[in-house]
Amino acid sequence: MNGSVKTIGAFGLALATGIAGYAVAGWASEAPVNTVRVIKVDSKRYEFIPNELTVKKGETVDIELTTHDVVMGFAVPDITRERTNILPGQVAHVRFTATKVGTFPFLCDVFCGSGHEDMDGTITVVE
Ligand SMILES: [Cu+2]
Repeated sequence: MNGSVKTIGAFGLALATGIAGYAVAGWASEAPVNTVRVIKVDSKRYEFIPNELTVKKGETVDIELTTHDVVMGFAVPDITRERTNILPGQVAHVRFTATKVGTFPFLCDVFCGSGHEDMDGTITVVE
């Protein structure tokens, strides 16, 4: 009698441990460690859509860029030296991890026509 109670107790403990382990594994897979968040930004003469982005300090983001009409550029000089050309029909990327809080301008750095100078946006980095 006593033995069967111990057996059930051990089984219950194993089951509980398994459930706890599963819960931890499930939580871990959603943790933002070593993940890259993709932010899609489309463009056309003479705007980026969206043109206001928010990222977290320390978060690695991949700006996935497309253009509807002509060759554009994308640069965020206050955050990263990485920049890219955006070619029609292709997807371009700029990946960075912001290290300081604030609001920083991004811009098209390839002359794309008469409204090129106004083609910009902001990236706000929050804690
Ligand atoms: Cu431009």
